[in-house]
Amino acid sequence: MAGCKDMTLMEMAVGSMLCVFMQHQNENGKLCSDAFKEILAEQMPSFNEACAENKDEIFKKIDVNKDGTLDFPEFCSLVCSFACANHAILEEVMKCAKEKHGKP
Ligand SMILES: [Ca+2]
Repeated sequence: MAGCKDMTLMEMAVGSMLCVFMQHQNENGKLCSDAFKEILAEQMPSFNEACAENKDEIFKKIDVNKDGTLDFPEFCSLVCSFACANHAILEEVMKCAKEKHGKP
């Protein structure tokens, strides 16, 4: 894998997901329900507001192996689902960022 200075946008995006996950993981390298809720509040505030009453249901849904925790692939499935569900909105946000800063 490339060094930090040579990372592409996609590598940085995946690295950012892993970084957030690792900041909240427990000693077994997994997220408990409270850590999951902290990430939603800190990192995905618009999603957090939209699913205010359903966080426990969402946690259960993405906990595919039903062990009561989220591993990194389970966590990634949530983030990718969020990106897919909000594709049009994210596209507009990136367009605004490009106009403002000259690049996405
Ligand atoms: Ca799990």
